[in-house]
Amino acid sequence: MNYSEYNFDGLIGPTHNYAGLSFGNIASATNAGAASNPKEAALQGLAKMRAAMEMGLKQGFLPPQDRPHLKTLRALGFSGTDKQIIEKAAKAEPQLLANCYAASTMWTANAGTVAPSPDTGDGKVHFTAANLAANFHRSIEADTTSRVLKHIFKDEKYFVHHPPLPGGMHFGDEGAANHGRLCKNHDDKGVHLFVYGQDGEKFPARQKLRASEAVARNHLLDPAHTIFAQQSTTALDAGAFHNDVVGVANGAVLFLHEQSFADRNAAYAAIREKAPFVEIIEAPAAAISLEDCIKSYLFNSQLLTLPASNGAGGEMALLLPQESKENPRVKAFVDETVSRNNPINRVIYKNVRESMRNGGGPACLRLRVVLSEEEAAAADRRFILDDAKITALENWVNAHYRDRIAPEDLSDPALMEESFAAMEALTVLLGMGKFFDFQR
Ligand code: SUG
Repeated sequence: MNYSEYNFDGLIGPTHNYAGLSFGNIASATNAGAASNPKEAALQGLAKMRAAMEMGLKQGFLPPQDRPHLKTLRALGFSGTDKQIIEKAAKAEPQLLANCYAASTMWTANAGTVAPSPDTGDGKVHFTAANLAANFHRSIEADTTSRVLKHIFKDEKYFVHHPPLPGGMHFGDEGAANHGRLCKNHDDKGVHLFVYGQDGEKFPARQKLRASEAVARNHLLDPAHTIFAQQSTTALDAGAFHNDVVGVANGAVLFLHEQSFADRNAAYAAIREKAPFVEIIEAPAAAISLEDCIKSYLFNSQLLTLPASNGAGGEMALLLPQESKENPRVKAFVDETVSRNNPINRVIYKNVRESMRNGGGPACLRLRVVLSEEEAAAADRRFILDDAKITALENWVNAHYRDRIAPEDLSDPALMEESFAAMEALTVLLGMGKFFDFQR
């Protein structure tokens, strides 16, 4: 086995807060205005990373971005010293300030789409940072995300980076949250499943078909190994603003809700034709409603191939949010799934409550990158964790993070100063130089 999956989790940033910014994301709307706990959030995220490492899995991370994003506020006409910018924006446009304070880069499933080298026409790993055009607070992530990915995966011998797609919502792209790779083993040429949306009656779709098609073209994917399927508007209107809320693919398994696709039979037929090795494990709507799915984030679980099973086709663990354990119907379905004869043999529940309250479960928090040993050696190892490095990150969080941010705190320039001091210390820890916009 030369290839392995690396999960790059988003290190949750010091300004994690609940601003109700994401229309169509029910948790975001429900918790708007509540007080957050950024320290707890970041430590919960790191504990999830540790749990994956303890299972012998390879774990990396992406740094948070600099927030408040003063560069955006300046571009929108706020001027003066950093402090004056915060004060003016807080007075004139508090909602805009909240957008520039979101720590939403923590959900790295939305950082971009990745195609591993066995799948691409030129045998290199391709990355496209997502433009996240559907929401203003997320759209301002794309430039820095692009820079972060290029920083970690620098060597042009192995890695190709495409800019975020142009055209705003015309090519709205939300990255790996609407994409899965199916394969028997990671070394095989995988089949890419892209799921796009159409606006529902209640909520708009974020991922456009033409965006998924453009990413597939840029990544030089073989059309015979590529599937485009529409998400059902029923799922979208129930709150599945990203498809990873109703399904997850891993190796030869697709674990999903019966009502995920607009045309279930056609989607399954396309999957069976292009990826005949796939086992579809489906939750029937009669057992689990979409509402249960969205509340418990059952399918926003990480489906992880355990290393001892040697390859993507082997034994798998399901890493679920605590909320799935607390819903008796979901818990019963999980127990039954594990007891059946299929690759899912182990279940782990983790508390990522702070992230869940903004609509981000375990799968949202990670970007999967399949790398060969040579490619992994060429990546910046400072972003691939071992015990000492994760301990250093925990210490950094404990030293710099607040344990409470309420909406009114965003107008206090002290929060900006603390956040920048934390980011400055992180760039020193990671040897990144003057990397973020506030340092330039
Ligand atoms: O884009 N929430 C994020 C959650 C992203 C979840 N990611 C995946 N499903 N892969 C979003 O809706 C809420 C921010 C706020 O309301 O303060 C937010 O941006």
